[in-house]
Amino acid sequence: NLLYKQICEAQKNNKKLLAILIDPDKVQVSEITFLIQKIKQSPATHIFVGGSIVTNFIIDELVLALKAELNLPIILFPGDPSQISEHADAILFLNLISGRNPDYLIDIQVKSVPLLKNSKLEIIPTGYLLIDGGKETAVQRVSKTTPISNTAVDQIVNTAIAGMWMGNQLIYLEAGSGALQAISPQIIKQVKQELHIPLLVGGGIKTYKQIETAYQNGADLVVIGTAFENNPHFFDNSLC
Ligand code: 1GP
Repeated sequence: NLLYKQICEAQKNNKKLLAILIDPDKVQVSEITFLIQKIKQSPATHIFVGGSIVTNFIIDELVLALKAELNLPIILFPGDPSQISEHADAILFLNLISGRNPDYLIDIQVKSVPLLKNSKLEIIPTGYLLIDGGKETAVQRVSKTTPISNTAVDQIVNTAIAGMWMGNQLIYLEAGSGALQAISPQIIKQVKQELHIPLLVGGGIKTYKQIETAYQNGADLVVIGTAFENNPHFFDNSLC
């Protein structure tokens, strides 16, 4: 579990991590070279690959192209087992613990076992919490779960603690891709105070300032998807 150890090490040393999320359904194979060039110029420490709905079957091709050119760990962030690629380095083995849909609490995980059993992918158990980000996002639609209200801070904190006690090695606070409101600093702070495992934060983060605020309040790793998708120059002139 090399990659997980590295994330924990970074957390211990207060070195903040940044993942660029590439959603295979939103990129064209023809633009991968350009995206790779932009990722190289960014402060990204990790690449996440995945999405709620992926229909174009380019996962393997995409991961191989990223792997060939980038010296960054590639971690799968799959919406379902069809998004597993043996060419990646690790997989977030997600438990959608904010929801009450057994399909995303255990069924999909069981279905992925035949694909993962003999795989070399590092499996990182991740407690995944969907928090209301001001609009219905794909995760909510696809998982058929209700996000936790962003004002129900106790419920969020208790869910994160339960996720940790159940053995998850990471907690991921998710506002949903393209969320109107990112996870608030107060939520990040209060969850972080209770955790001794690394905290990931993503969904609706659009500016450097928001990235910085998330770090200051306790995010160990921030995930950026839409902002980079919409503007691959997002990290140009980055001071990080
Ligand atoms: C979504 O947390 C990620 O699963 C990233 O969200 O696309 O809004 O950056 P954005």
